[in-house]
Amino acid sequence: MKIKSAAAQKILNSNSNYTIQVKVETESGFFRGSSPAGESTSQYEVAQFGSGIDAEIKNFNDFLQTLKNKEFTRIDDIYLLERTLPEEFIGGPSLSLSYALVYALSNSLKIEPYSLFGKKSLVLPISKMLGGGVHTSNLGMDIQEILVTTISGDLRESINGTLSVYKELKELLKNSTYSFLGGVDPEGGFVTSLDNYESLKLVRKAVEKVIQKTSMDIRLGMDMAASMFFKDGKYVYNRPIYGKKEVSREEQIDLVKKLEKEFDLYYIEDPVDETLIEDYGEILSDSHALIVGDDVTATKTDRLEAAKGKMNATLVKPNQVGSLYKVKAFSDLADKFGLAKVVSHRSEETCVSIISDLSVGLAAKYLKVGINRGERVEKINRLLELN
Ligand code: 2PG
Ligand code: MG
Repeated sequence: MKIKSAAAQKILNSNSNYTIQVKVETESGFFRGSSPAGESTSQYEVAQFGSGIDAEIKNFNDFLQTLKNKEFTRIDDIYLLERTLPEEFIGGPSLSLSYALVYALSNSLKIEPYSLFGKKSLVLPISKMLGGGVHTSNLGMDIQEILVTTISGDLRESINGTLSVYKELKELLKNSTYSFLGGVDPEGGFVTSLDNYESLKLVRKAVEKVIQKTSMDIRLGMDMAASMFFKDGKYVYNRPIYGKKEVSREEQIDLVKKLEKEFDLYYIEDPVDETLIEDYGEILSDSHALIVGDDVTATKTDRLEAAKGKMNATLVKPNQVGSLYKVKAFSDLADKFGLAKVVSHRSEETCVSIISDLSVGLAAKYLKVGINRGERVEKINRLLELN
């Protein structure tokens, strides 16, 4: 396929912040890509717009002119372009362009986008039930996300199970005395006045009710995003957890182990600060759960090398590195280390559902994505389309 024109403009993301959209024109039409953003970001991820969004879009538009008449025949051509892009564009601009090119290329090759990355694999969703941390402006619980997933079953069963827990939870919340006015956070998790412990208990109750009715294997998980409340060497909770508001590194490790046992947690993401790789290892050594790196690994191969043996799963978030060839290299390294991969949405998304294709093509175990809100459901629906 040959590029006739390419241009960038500012659009809104799902959290009412501006992001970039790149539109590529080929002989068969127009193809769009846009990049998400995170409210809770890692210090290791690339900046989305290093010199500010307006300046970057302006400069990127100048650069996009140079792509006129450029030919792309395989995914490697996109990877090559990414490798030669000026560093200043790595982030929102580069990723949006790559997404647009993936759609244009797969269209010209008459294949589904996922097959540019690998063979078709079964990917199940892991979805947020309750939101907290910065996703609820630090007004709710400290744990950023309480999640549920199924550990087996086909995609449709898995989605039904997750959805049933979400609806059961809503009923429990409606009928309780907790302050709940029906609202959801940016990722579709309900927002309540419950503290950390009460929140886990309530989601567990919803899970148990669904298991009773369906005997599905539904499991609880959490993303603590612990870096967000790690201050001066201590974890500082807004709400007491096991009776404490400030805990040391050692106490946090014990606390996480206790939560895993009490709630039979199957998935534990970022339970400690992103700089403390050793502490992930401490938790892993005594755990039956998936110990998942996100802020700590930041989709960077050097971070994953450093974390080898300290976790058994990692998130894959393309905008943490800003290019698909780096995502592919990260995914390959995760495979080499035998890690479970979880391709993930960001809190501020766009309607582009390419992460669903990526999860399927890269043979991820899960797609972490909300079960509510249009821009998330779109990604679940894309999984349905592919399976
Ligand atoms: C996370 C993500 C997605 P954010 O921490 O895992 O849930 O949130 O995009 O705000 O980093
Ligand atoms: Mg996370």
